[in-house]
Amino acid sequence: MNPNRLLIIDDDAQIAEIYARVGQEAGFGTRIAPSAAEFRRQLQEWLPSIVLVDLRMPGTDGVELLRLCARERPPAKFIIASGLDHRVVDAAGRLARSFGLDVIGAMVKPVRIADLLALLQTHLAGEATTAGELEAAIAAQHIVGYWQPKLSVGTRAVVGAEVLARWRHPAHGMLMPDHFIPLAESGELIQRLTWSIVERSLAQHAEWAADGLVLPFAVNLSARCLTDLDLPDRLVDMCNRHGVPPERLTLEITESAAMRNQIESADILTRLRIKGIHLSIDDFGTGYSSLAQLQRLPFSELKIDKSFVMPMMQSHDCAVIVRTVIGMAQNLGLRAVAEGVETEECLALLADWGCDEMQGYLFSRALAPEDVPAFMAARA
Ligand code: G
Ligand code: G
Ligand code: MN
Repeated sequence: MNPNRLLIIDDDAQIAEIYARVGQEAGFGTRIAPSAAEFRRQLQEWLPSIVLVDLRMPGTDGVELLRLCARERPPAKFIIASGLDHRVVDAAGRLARSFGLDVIGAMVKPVRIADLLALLQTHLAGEATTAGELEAAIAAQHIVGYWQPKLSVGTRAVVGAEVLARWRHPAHGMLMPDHFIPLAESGELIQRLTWSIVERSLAQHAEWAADGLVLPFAVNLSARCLTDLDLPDRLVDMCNRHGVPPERLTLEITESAAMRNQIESADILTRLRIKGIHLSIDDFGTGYSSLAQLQRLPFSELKIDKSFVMPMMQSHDCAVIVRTVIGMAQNLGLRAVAEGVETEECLALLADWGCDEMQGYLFSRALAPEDVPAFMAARA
């Protein structure tokens, strides 16, 4: 049986049919459940890998159905779609997560086919990756840092980059971080992966700098790396070995990272700052980061999550949040960086509001290292 099975429930049979076709194009076997009862039966017996739920459905409402589903602890991932406005959809997504469901997307109708296709493709299961395979991939340097440029909002000059991990898999092509970072984070492999990314980024930076291309960069640091009291010294040693001033390196702290062991992480982060390494609070606003964290820890940069920036032109709420967070960052003396900038309209607003830097597909995706010099030359 195809390991990729998409179960759909929607009160509109025609739309369900369209979803099914998109699912098939992405490589899924698909079924449409005509009723809530049938839906629950399929969920238990057919064991879909992904479930697409409309909040309004025949004979019940989506939230109630999700609550009932959660009791059965299905191994499926959930996508919520609805014609209701995005606040309702987002709230339903959060609620479903709090029920314990693995929600991978909350989409407002009309759902763009390209978006749904991309989302489904991202979650296509190959054979599940094992820790052993990932370990081998790290050792073989198949995990490669891709560089996404960060630009000044005022001048549009490239002022740095964020290094994002990609797995160049010999058989499956390029795999995105959601295929392997959670696995790495579930054990100790995240340490090895992180050190490998940092080391090779420093080497890459030094190589470019020798040719006159100085590109400060940021790497993402997991919570699990924030328990290692040696981290500041090891990082600075590594910078020294590659002849890179620590000021060129930023660490993006992604998770409730700093929260888990407050004293230890504050100790590590403070020493990192003293040694000149910059700290950025990542995904700001998503609930993993908090105002308390911002006040307590020595961050120099705040990254506004793309889930607020991308819908900014359609959503008044998101626009207000982005604007407010920029103002707050300014008042706290932090550099504000917007991620997920895809349009000129969005950029114009960010400029009005005094955002410092931006990152997004409007200018560039994350680039393979070999493509970075040409990109930089073209923009210079
Ligand atoms: O482009 P994108 O899909 O690369 O990245 C998705 C997420 O994966 C990022 O938001 C980031 O949190 C995480 N990620 C990417 N690269 C790394 C990495 O090297 N280390 C850690 N810990 N997380 C990463
Ligand atoms: O670590 P963090 O979650 O901040 O990583 C940023 C993520 O945002 C990466 O997955 C990157 O590929 C993604 N990203 C960056 N710019 C854009 C954009 O303009 N549009 C979209 N859809 N994703 C983006
Ligand atoms: Mn990041």
